[in-house]
Amino acid sequence: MTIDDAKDAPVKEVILTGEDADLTKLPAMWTSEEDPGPYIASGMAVIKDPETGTRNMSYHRQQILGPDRSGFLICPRHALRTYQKYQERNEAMPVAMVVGVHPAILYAGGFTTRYGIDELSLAGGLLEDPVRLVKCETSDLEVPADAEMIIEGEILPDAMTEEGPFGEVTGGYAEEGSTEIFVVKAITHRKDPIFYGMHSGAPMTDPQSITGTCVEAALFEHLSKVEGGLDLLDIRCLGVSGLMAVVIKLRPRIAGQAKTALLAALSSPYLHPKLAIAIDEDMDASDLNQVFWSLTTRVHAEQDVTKIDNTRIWSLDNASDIVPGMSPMYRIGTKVAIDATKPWSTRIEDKTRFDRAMPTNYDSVDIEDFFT
Ligand SMILES: Cc1cc2nc3c(=O)[nH]c(=O)nc-3n(C[C@H](O)[C@H](O)[C@H](O)COP(=O)(O)O)c2cc1C
Ligand SMILES: [Mn+2]
Repeated sequence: MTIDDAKDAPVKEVILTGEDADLTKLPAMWTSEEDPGPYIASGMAVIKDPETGTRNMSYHRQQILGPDRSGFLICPRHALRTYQKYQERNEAMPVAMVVGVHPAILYAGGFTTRYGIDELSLAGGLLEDPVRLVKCETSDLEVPADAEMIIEGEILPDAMTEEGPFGEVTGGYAEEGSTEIFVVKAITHRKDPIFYGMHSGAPMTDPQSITGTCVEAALFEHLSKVEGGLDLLDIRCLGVSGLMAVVIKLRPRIAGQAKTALLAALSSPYLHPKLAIAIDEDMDASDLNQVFWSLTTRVHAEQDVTKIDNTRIWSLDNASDIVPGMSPMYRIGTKVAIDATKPWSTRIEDKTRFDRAMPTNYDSVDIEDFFT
């Protein structure tokens, strides 16, 4: 919902243009030891497809390079596809960076689904109310009117800059490389704005929570279609694994179903998971003690561990290979599925072989006590 009068938009209380729109005046943080300087990590880029006009919103870290410019890292997802359309026209891509908004908008910004879905309308769904939008000063983009700050600018079509290394959500460094260049045109903000100085780094920081929740939601949706619907009980994307491991708790209805679920989890809207673990209905997916107990007592590696080589891997997984001739954003490697549910045969015979040996005063024992 776009509001007509910019006076009703708190984010327009202060409007800075020209030399006053100065990135070096923002309290951007230097977050990990080997980073080359301060970054803005909390900014979400609102952009529009030049052909269809559809909006997209996604996070892009910005290494501050000077008063009017920053790096702008674009992983190969929607924003890159849109940017390539501007490049084909040899035009700069108008961008509005949104800094400091309602958490529903933060989660929507981390969500990925089909190309062409507007994340700001997803945020409206989460809020059960349309996000109030207002037009930018220097482009025809619309941005959240109640944001703390908007940094308006554009991404140059034909220029790159050196960037990184940057301490990332994996807990390691994103390798030094080159990124696109963002040029500032205006900054608008509230009076006394709160700058969201996000530490996007080693677990646990905000991005593990934002992206992890989004991975869980996307996987839930994705797995709900597998085999006409699985008896899914819980899904956890583990922040401590740098978002690269997921735990799927399910009640398999038939032999082989846990493995099917794992394969789907390793080939889903998000590239992050490279390790997927299935656990049974009696385990707590949020308790790593129980996940590890399942991994040893219920896993026969020859039958239950599956490696899938030469698959696409998430950009930030330094353990996987960079595709020859490409930037570190493009990787290939091995994914691993571990079925730590009880073997199917034991559901029919051999009943106690894979059970927890619960103490006889069963009723008074909490599952948590069993593992501590
Ligand atoms: C805090 C945070 C920082 C992020 N930084 C970047 C980044 O610098 N570059 C990037 O391409 N993706 C980054 N991401 C991931 C994307 O924003 C996220 O995957 C988003 O869903 C992609 O949107 P899209 O599918 O519309 O392209 C970050 C995510 C979070 C939560
Ligand atoms: Mn998108």
